[in-house]
Amino acid sequence: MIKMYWNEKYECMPREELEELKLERLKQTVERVYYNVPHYRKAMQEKGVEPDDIQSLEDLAHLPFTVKTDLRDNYPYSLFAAPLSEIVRIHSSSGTTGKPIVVGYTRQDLNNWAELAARSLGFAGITKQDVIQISYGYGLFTGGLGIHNGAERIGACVVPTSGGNNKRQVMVMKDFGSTALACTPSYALVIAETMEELGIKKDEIKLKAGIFGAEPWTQAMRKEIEDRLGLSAHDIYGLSEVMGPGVAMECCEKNGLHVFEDHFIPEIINPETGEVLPYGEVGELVFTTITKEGFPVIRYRTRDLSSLHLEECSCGRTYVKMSRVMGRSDDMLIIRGVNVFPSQVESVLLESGYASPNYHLVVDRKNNLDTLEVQVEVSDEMFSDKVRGLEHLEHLIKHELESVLGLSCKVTLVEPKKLPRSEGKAKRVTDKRKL
Ligand code: DLL
Repeated sequence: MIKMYWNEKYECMPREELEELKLERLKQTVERVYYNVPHYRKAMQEKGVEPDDIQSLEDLAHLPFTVKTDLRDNYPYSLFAAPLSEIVRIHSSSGTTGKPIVVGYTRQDLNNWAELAARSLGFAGITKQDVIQISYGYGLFTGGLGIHNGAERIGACVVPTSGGNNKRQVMVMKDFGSTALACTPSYALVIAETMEELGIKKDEIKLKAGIFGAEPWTQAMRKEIEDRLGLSAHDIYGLSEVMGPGVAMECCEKNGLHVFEDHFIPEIINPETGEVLPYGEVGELVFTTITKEGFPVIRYRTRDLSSLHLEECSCGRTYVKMSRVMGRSDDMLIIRGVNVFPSQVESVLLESGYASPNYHLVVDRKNNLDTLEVQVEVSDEMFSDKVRGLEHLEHLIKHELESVLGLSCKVTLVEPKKLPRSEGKAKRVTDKRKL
């Protein structure tokens, strides 16, 4: 029998023991940043907190938050808590404005990351028997190399295709017999589309598991990917500032992602007030790393919206679960005072069964009034020359969207395959109001 990669000691640790471990590691991290990183020392002093004040996990709430601008202000290396000579890898995340965020890893950090990425792949049932095609970008982005090191640790056969060159992706998948695919969910659909264009049926490929993340996606999108690629799709979460892929991972239950609490402490806060919210409530996800040496972060505000749930899981893991990310607080569009998330649009389109999962939102302001245009790519079957059929479809989608969003919008149907595709994270919104 093939052994699963499964670190039972930590993944199934009794809660009490896990809380003790978290506290011990938190104390060490707070000491480390206080004495090694001027930014954290200053921020703690401003709040009147010293390392010795951290005596319980509740004391975490006394520590200052860290936000993205703190990272930018300390560009490139000023938040490192280890000398550069101890740093063996740099990653960086670009963001939309200004300088990128630079993250450094010590050898031990890379070791831990490979362990967590391996555990994550274990959640999806990947073993050394698998051939895993890694179509996340390799390079400064953490997706490619992060999953790569985890897959090698498991002993799976790694096919490092990186993103792009869709036809080659499909050829490799078929000819090399890939059994697992790791990429963004939107790119998984691009691969499915390319396969269909090339006339390759899903029973001609061997995929059985998908490890998809790096962008928000919905249950409806999961179903679409699973149907078209014939695999079981798992959600993987992570961010460069905290580590990369492998901060949290979905198990076989597929109703939330277990956070690797032996390495990260998650909190949910009210994004307006900063107050810590109880289990079950939706708010902004905040992470404190408790084993990182190169680039530890204290109460890093992710801007991702989620909720935490502590309940027994049939997989046996004792880690708390975070709900799938429903969007970023900075992705949330406020259109005529109504909060709109791109994921709501995605759900409506996919559940309607008429449209493809490719869509783009264009927000503008005309005569002081916000406007929303939803460009929707229709599926091949729907795109007939029967104009009346299309008009009817436009009407149906508009009606459905307006009732879910609570906002009037314009729907523009677009021919199949006309909206731009991405090999990494999909870009779903153009907000002309900010331009
Ligand atoms: O996206 C790391 C990653 C690579 C995760 C591969 C999973 C797979 P960044 O480029 O720093 O790092 O972007 C982090 O992406 O704050 C979320 O907004 C979003 N994100 C990541 N995973 C998910 C997910 C990588 N599973 C930002 N669901 C995060 C929703 C996700 N959003």
